[in-house]
Parts: sequence; structure tokens; C-alpha cells
Amino acid sequence: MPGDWDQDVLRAQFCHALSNMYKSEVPLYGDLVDLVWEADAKTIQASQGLEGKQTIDPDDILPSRHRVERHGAIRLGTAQELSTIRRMFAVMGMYPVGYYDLSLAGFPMHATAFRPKTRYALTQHPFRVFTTVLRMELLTEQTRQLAKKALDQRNIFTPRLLALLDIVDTKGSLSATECAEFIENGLETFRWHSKATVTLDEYKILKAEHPLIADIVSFPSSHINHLTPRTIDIDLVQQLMVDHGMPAKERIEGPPKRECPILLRQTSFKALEETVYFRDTSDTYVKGSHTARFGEVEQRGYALTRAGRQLYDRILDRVNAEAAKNNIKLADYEKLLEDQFKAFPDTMSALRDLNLAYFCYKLTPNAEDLLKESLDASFENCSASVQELLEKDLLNYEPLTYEDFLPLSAGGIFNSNLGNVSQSKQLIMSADPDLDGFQRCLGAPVADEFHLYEEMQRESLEHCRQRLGLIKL
Ligand code: OOG
Ligand code: NI
Repeated sequence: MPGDWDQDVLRAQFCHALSNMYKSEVPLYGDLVDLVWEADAKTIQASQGLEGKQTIDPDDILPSRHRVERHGAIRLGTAQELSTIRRMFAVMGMYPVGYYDLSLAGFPMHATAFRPKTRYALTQHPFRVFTTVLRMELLTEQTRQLAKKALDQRNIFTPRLLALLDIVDTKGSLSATECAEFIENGLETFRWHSKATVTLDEYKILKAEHPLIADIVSFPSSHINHLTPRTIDIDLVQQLMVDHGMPAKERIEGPPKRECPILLRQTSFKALEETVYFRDTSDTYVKGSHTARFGEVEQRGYALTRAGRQLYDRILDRVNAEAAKNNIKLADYEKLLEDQFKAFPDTMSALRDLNLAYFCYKLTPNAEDLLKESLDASFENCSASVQELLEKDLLNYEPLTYEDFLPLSAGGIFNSNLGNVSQSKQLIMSADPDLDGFQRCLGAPVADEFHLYEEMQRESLEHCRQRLGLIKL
């Protein structure tokens, strides 16, 4: 990396600054972070007494990896905003990964996650931002006109930030001073403004069509709407939120609690009602309120292969169909979820044998000893199967962590934070995903998340192959 510009360091510094800003804007978020620390400390303490208990990934307990926010979320209005955000995140080593069709959950939006792509960058600092953009074509004519007018008039980036992005494009690097300016100016894009750019009447029209449209269109910035630390025991965090009287979301999104955690489980405290001043006819403002910002917690599990993901989606579809048919209550929903997920294998070896999850392969201490004793000649120029090497105790494996999001869980998170949603359902229900349209707005392709995990798994095997001197593995 040329000059003073280290993308991983810049990402860490930016995340830290953003976290401080958000804690001062939403003090309850600071309380949530404290609570996550408490839950994790309790869980670690409890697990230390249990011989052989392996549910805690040792990496996760290291303060450097665990005690930082894992993600945030922003909502954008236009193609220009999305393509500029892409350039801004790229400066911090965050690239668009995955396409999320939120019309699946009834929202006129689609999304990607800007995140580090390599294992190394993820271990340096894992921060990512779930980024949604409004789909104008799914709005009614009146709302579209209103939205267009408001969005055309705003600029969510400071002039200096835009100049810094140009410097990166032309010079290919930033100086230390420019990095500091980048953080200071970048924060402005995500800062909360209590003065809306629309009138109260306009806000009401936007909100009546969908509260998220009002949230995206009515303000001069794209305020960060939540930040999310990672926990190792989300059930405990949920319990502690209730115990502490926080306005916790009713249930944890995603798969149920399992021996082998998969994908992602999330919960949040619900968005707060905040005072907003709406533009009046002249220079005066009228007082109103808006509900958008919350605090979230996530627990990450194993990354699933396409086959694993299909099984997950099938089971979840079955659960939701059943729940809708019988109009079931929350407690019964949890039971149904647990029962149906019994169909998803729950041991590491089954997940690997059935190719449901991705793994990182390593040489065993046994293999390392053999290599040290120079018995490597016994491997040289041979070919072997992974299965053989596992059976001979030369290879072992650990799961790759899921680094992405789940659109239906995102839908659940959105919904808990919206209050009453009255949406033009027919319009939205008939929407198809539009990856091409999204990539056109973005000005770049989005990476396929499955491909990234596949590569990590392949690279780990290739590394083992080389160490063992095998011609083929
Ligand atoms: C994004 C919701 C998605 C998650 O954790 O699934 C998300 C939003 O509310 O804008 O962050
Ligand atoms: Ni989130």
C-alpha cells in the first residue's frame, strides 16, 4: 500500500469514530455495547468450567477481534449516491459483496454489503456496511415525484470528501493528513440531522406509502441507522436486554440456537422516536417526530455452501408457511423453528461430509511432526484425497465464519423498527429482483459471496497440499 494509506487501519479508525459518534447520538446504543461485553464475559466464564466445551471460537475471545462493531447500515436514495458510496468504501478496503432483494420482504429497495473480502482483511478489521438503495420504479407516481425532488436537492457528501475521492483516483493514495480528513468528512455522510428537508405534509405522504421511503428521502444525510457488535451468546444478550428494561425486539432473527451455529442470528432494541423539525413554508420549522435509529447485536455462525443455503431457505419457507397457515403465536413459532431445523445436520463432520458448510483446512500437529522429522518424502509426488488425509490424522478443519447478511432476517429487523407499516403491497409484491439495475447504479459488479468462501476453502487446501509436497489433493 503506497504512502501512509493503509486501508485496514483506515477502516478500523473510521469504524471507531463512527461508533463514538453513534454512541453520542443514541446513548442507549452505548448501553447495549456494555451489555454485550457483560454477556460475553459471563459466557466465557461459564465455559471455562466445562471441560471440552468447544462452542467458543478462540479467535472471538481475543479483544482485538471481538470488541469492535461488526456492521452498520445505511439507506440511500439515488444511483449517484450509491456509486459515490462505493468509491468511498473502497478507500477503506470495503467492496460490494452479495445482492439482496428486499422486495422479498415487501420493501421497495435492494442492497449490497460493503465489506473486506479477504481472510486477512477480515481479521484485521471486520467492519461492513449493509447498504440499501431505493427502487424508484416501485413507487407510486406521486411519491416518486416527491422523492425525486427531495433527493435531487441534497448532497450527502462534503465537497472535501469528493475531492479526496478524486485524489485517490488520480494519485492512487492518500497522505496521513488526507486520511484524517477522510474520516472527519466521511462521518458527515452518516451524521443524524434533526432538521428534515421536506415539509410535514410531504413526510406524511412518503410515510403513508412506506416508512422507509420517508426515512430515506426526508433528511439531508444518509444517517447511520444502526451499528452492531458481535456476541458469542445472543440468547443471553436478548435476556439481558429484557432484564435491563430495554425495548428489545420480540425475537431473535435467523436460525434457532444449535450446537453448530450457522449463518447469522440477530436481535435489536427497537428504534426510538426522535424529535424532528419539518420545513414549513418559509424559513420556519414545525416540530414532529421520526422513528429510525436502533442498536443491534449479531451472533455469527458457519458459512453455508449453496446446498446448505438452499436447505436453510427451504426449512425457513416451511416454517413461515406453516406459521401463516395456522396464525401461530411467538412461543409456538420458536418451537416450530426448532423442530423444523432438526432436519439441518448439526455436527461439524456431517456439515462437511454433506458439503453444507465451508471449512478452512489445516495440517494437524501430527502432520507437522512428520514434516519436521523429514518424513515428508513419504508424501512427495503422491496424490491423496482430503478424506484419506483426514482419516490419517494429517488434516483437520475448522468452519469459515459467515460474513454476510440474510434478506429475510433483514426484513424482520426493518419491520421491528418501523411501527405500523401500511404499504402498497400489490406494487411491491410483484417486484422481481434487479441485479443488473443495481449494478448499473453502483457502477460496478457485486462479488458473489459463495465464490469468496469457496476460494478461501480452496486456498486453505492448496496451502496444505504445498506443505505436504503432494502433486494433487
Ligand atoms: C438494514 C437492515 C439489514 C441486518 O443486520 O440484517 C441489516 C436497515 O435497517 O437499513 O442491517
Ligand atoms: Ni443490521
